[in-house]
Amino acid sequence: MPGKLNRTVATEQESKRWIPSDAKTIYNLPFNDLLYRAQTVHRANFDPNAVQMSRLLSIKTGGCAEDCGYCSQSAHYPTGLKASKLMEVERVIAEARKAKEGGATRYCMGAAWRSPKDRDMDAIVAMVHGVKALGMETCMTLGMLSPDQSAALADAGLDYYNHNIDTSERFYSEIITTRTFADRLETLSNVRDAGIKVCAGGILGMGETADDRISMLVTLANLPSPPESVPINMLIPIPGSKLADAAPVDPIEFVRTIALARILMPQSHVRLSAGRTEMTDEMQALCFFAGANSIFVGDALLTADNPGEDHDAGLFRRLGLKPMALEPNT
Ligand code: SAM
Ligand code: DTB
Ligand code: SF4
Repeated sequence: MPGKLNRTVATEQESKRWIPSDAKTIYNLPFNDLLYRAQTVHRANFDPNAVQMSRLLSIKTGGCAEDCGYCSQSAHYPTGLKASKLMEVERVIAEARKAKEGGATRYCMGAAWRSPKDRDMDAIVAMVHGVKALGMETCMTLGMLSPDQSAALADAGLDYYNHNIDTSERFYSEIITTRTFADRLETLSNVRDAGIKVCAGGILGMGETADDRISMLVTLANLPSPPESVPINMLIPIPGSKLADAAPVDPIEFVRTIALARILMPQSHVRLSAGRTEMTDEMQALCFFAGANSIFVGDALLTADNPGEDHDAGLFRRLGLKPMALEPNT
């Protein structure tokens, strides 16, 4: 096997630019070889039995101007979701406190916006301060950000910004037409330049090909610095949305994608993200073996269901997994 494909040491990640054909070779390895290799990379960089736990809250739901074909919150599709205004700061902090008691160490606040309005920034900053004061990591996902908005969030002390590229550049316009792939990359660059840690990933099961999945991961791995956090979502089909009837992704292909993410981005937290309610425990176990080491906890995502504490506690017990401790300087 060429040396280039054999990289497992984290420090090599910085200089590496991945070539799609190399990534494809890895993706298509015999399954056992792929998983062995992903697990080897995983063990060189992380405690293999520790899983980071994040909790989501929708701080502004529905009525979104964007036309993302997968989303319950787009105003372009009759999904039946009731739109609401930005949540009160005190309520957000109270919900974060409950999430901390439930074991989450990172609180992710999501808004159904194309981008935040200036009039909303004071409340957003107050939410970051309030959640950080609980001793939790903060993450926000508010749509596109300008350099000034990114700087304001960095000044507030925001730890992570989530902004997914969702799929390959080629397939992007099949899923979203109200913004471009380049717009997405520009926000990621603004966030990175402001000094905020980046959370960026995508969705599987939207009708994309394996090449699209590989291309998406190569784009992420080849960013000037790879994202610290890489959420891999399995499409939750939303009745009324453009992708309501998309064919489900093959679970083995899903696990292959997780393994490739782990190999291309050895130091990143790979999150087994939306769609866990439709995965068997065995499929999730394979994803953890392939290098996933982060999940959303609690019974809700933004608008959709998530397995909930009791189920996850049982799964962690059966698999001998434990929550990942927070880094000391948070
Ligand atoms: N409006 C912001 C944005 O688009 O960046 C933040 C919220 S948006 C709901 C965050 C991410 O959730 C999307 O980029 C997408 O990857 C994921 N997501 C949304 N709906 C989903 C669904 N039905 N199934 C799986 N993932 C989904
Ligand atoms: C991400 O990649 N997945 C999360 C988070 N980032 C914001 C959102 C999943 C949303 C699932 C559908 C819903 O709850 O509406
Ligand atoms: Fe709006 Fe985000 Fe949903 Fe797209 S994914 S419709 S931007 S809330």
